Amino acid sequence: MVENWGIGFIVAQRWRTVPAQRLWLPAVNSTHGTFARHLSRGRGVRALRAQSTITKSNIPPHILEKAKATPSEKLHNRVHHPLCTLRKIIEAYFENELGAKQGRPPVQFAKFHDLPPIVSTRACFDELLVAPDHPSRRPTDTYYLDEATVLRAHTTAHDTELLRQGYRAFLVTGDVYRRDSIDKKHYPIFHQMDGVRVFADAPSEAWVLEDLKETLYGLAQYLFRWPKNSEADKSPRTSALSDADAAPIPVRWVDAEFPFTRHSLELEVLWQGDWLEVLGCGVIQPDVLRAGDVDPAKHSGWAFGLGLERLAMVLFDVPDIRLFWSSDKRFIKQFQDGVITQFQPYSKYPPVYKDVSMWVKDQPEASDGNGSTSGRLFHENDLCELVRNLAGDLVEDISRVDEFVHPKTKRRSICYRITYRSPDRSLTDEEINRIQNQVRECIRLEMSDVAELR
Ligand code: FA5
Ligand code: MG
Repeated sequence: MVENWGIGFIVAQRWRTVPAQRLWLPAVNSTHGTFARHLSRGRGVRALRAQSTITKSNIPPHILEKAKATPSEKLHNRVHHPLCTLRKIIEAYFENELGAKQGRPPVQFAKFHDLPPIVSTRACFDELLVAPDHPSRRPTDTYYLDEATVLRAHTTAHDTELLRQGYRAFLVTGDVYRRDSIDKKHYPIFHQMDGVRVFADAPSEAWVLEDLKETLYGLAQYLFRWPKNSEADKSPRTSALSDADAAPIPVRWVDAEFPFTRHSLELEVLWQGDWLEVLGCGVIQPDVLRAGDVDPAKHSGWAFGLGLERLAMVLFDVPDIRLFWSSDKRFIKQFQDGVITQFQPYSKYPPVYKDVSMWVKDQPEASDGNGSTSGRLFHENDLCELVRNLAGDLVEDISRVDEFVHPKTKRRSICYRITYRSPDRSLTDEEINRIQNQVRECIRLEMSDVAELR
């Protein structure tokens, strides 16, 4: 199966099972591209309801606690933190470089970085034309407080409200939340920045698309040529971007599908031999403009959304996404406001591997004579969250290492390898055995309807 994130440096690193899960699936490298395309076609804004009925919140306390942290505690607002530095560098590009580069007076982009992450399903999905039965709405993928309220799964959740408030050019940065698999590049909380620009003179979509591509091409050059490891001159006017002699960083545009944009694209940057997905973007759908009280007959605009960790891991050389959450001084002390520093690893503690095998339920059972089905199915994200809840940041990776179908019962057996490793210290056998026993016990108690330990 192909990993459906479409992220250059993650794709096909190992065999993974991430079933249909994102609303914003790229058309390429995805088994779900057709599905996404189908969903994104011609839907008006309606009060849509999620397919699954949400009876109780699926948010673990430690995730809710992070969501409720004050704005100044959020990583993207902590001075000296790499995510904060990156946010400011991108904002500076939009503040100064953009206007100058395009031979126009600088455009004022309003900046938001403290909007609360608890949003309505209307803002996160409905107004963005995400179909009611789309996989991304499922509680296996999204954190629900209740049926109508979620932890934002993307910063795009603020776009229509900010349009309604009258903003026509803005950047929104925030922490976003997704239930997901576990490895060095995935964490249930990460950070995104959305950018939106609406033009009042209703230029053609072709013109808007060109402006979008030019803007984001410029951003990629600006970021990837930012001087490293020095207290560089932070003035954007003298940044590497204006150095006409420097060879451009190779980028490519890849067709994508997002319900809320047309002519959607992802930008990939060639970085140390790998194509790295940096962002998704497109021309805003007229119905999304309408939801933002903007008349699409008189306006058109573009939007993009980028992942700060993905960029920061590459630019700052951070090998493990958990490190961004580290309070270890050996991590924090390495970074300085406004400077892109190459991270120097301070330790490599040994991993501890534990395997767990189980029979899983992945076919619905007929529950009555009418052929209707009942009950949930096994989902890898549920297992990952169970382990994350018990092991916290000590879990580094969960991979499927073996799988077979019993010839007679047709039941499927899966073996997962859990890698425990702390970025900051050595682990003892006792503590890992204790955690692993708890993991097994919780699978037995909480997943008995979908998994049976072997
Ligand atoms: C979105 O979230 C869209 N809202 C982006 C968008 C906005 C498109 C506006 C068009 C208009 P996607 O799921 O691909 O799309 O995520 C956008 C970016 O977030 C990705 O390119 C990647 O950089 C980052 N990202 C996505 N998933 C993860 C993850 N699990 N961990 C870290 N970064 C991620
Ligand atoms: Mg994507």
